Amino acid sequence: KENLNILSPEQVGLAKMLLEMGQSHLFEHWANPGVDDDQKKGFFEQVSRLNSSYPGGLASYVKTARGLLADSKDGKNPFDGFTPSVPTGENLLFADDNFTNFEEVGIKEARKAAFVLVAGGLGERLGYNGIKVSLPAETTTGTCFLQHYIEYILALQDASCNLLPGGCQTQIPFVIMTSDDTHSRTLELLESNSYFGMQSTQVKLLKQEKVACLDDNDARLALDPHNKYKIQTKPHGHGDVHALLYSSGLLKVWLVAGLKWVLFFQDTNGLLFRAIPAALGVSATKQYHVNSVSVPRKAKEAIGGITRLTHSDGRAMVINVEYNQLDPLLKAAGHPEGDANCETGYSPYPGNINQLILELGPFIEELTKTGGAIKEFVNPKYKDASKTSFKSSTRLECMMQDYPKTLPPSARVGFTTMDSWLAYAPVKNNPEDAAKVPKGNPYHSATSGEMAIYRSNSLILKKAGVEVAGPELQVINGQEVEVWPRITWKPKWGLTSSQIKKRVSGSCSISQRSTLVIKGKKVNLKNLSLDGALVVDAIDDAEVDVVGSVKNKGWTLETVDHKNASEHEVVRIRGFKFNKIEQLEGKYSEPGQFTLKC
Ligand code: UGB
Repeated sequence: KENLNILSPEQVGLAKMLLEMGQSHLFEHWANPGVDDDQKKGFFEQVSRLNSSYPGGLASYVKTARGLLADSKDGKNPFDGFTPSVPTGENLLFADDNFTNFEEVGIKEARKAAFVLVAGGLGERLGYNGIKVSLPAETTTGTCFLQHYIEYILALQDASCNLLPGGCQTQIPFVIMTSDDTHSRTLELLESNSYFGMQSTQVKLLKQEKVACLDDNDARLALDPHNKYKIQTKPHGHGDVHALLYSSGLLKVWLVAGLKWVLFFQDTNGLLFRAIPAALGVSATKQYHVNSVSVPRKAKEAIGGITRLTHSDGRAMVINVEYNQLDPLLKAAGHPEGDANCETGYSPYPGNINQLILELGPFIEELTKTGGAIKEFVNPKYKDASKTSFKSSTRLECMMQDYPKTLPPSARVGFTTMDSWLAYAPVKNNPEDAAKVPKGNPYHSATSGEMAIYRSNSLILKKAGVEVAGPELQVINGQEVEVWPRITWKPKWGLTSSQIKKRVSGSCSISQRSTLVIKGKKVNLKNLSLDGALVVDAIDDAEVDVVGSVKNKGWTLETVDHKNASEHEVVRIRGFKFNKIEQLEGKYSEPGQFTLKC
């Protein structure tokens, strides 16, 4: 009680709340009044932060935790009463008429969109020391994920505005959710690169706070093992993004500005923007309140499965079931094979890639009711079967794709499936773990993520009429991967399948050992035969026709063992680097019409 004298009235209120919530153990080790006063005040500053950053405050956190911990102890199935079944949604085939029509609608809608990247995770599975968005998506150009995403958003902005007579001045808002682990490094990456061409005012960083750890089934808050005046905290998960967007006030600002869509995406998928125009077109055409982009999923693959859940009481929803829950759910529902592939060689449940498109109006309406709180879960590691104590402290977690769980049945929740080669190539696993992935399942490593970009670009150009040589199989960092020609382009060169098709004409071919880098906006491939390396760099107002035959020594791919400590971590995790022996380079820095005759 004497200690209360040093606290502000607000802090005294928090102390009472903690005592009422059965948290008196937090003060048991406090020194006598007059000793450690600064640390005691620091303790309450932390409590105040934890209280204000959680919808409903700490009391609500402890109450929810007690309920979830009791359910977990009783072995209660979170899907009790729900029967899973395969949902129906929009299945798109790249570049067919349906796809191109949706892409056209999507480009039109893009100027009414805001983009939200969740990038608060450190990516423990990858074991990379930096922030993941600073990693190169591919090493032909070295473009990092963040730059890649920003260039796509800017290209969408440009393409969408150009559809209006006279253009428009729209700046598509871009929000990045960071955490204490990633915030300063993300800001530094943006600032030291002039926001990669975006206006700094267009970008907003929202930092998520960690949540309090829990020591036991009574949800007693855990103290930091190294500091008795500090509550131990851990990340709460990507679901925080909804509460943060809501409390920032940005959603209302966007609504007033006439925006209609909010697009969420993750930190290391180099292909994700390939899916956006068509998926946004689907959202607009079908008037989906929620649209999840998905890909065919291999059974046991570490991505969630989109599932239709029907409850005996009449409730029904289409929702992601996380990868560790799908197998037990299916077994409990009378499918003894559990999470298994069907005759197509894939799981019948589409794979969630956590790329969500929400309609802004209904999104605000829902968040006004919930404050952005998302259904949480707890995953304690028990010491023994009595489930009375934990091996280490736990905490509540939440996922952004669980947003539809609180929606009324009238909400229009759908999904759009596309080929994985087009839309999904995350970088999540370190080389050792990737090498252990069962044969036939995707590695989700830096090696596979980069190779998937080359494969996707090769297949897109093939579809546009270019004769692109097939891949060579190579084992890199213990993973067997397809090595296609190394083809990259800037988003502004081609955002949609039809735009890309327009840039290719005549009879073009690219050999397997080739590298093609297109850095310009208006670069036309006309009767190009490439066997080697070609780099075309042009300002937006320079239109370049690339014609003829290129044959040079090109860039060779040199493998690097991931344990080779003399190489940089960025090289080691992908297991290769390029040896740039010879190339043809065309550089155009003046406006005009040009021909690069090879
Ligand atoms: N993230 C945050 O911003 N804050 C956090 O506290 C945690 C993460 P992971 P995960 O598409 O590949 C998800 O760890 O959670 C960011 C889906 O749940 O890479 O294992 C983090 O920076 C799963 O259904 O993925 O699995 C990153 O950008 C499936 O869709 C993002 O959240 C899978 O992703 C995801 O974090 C997938």
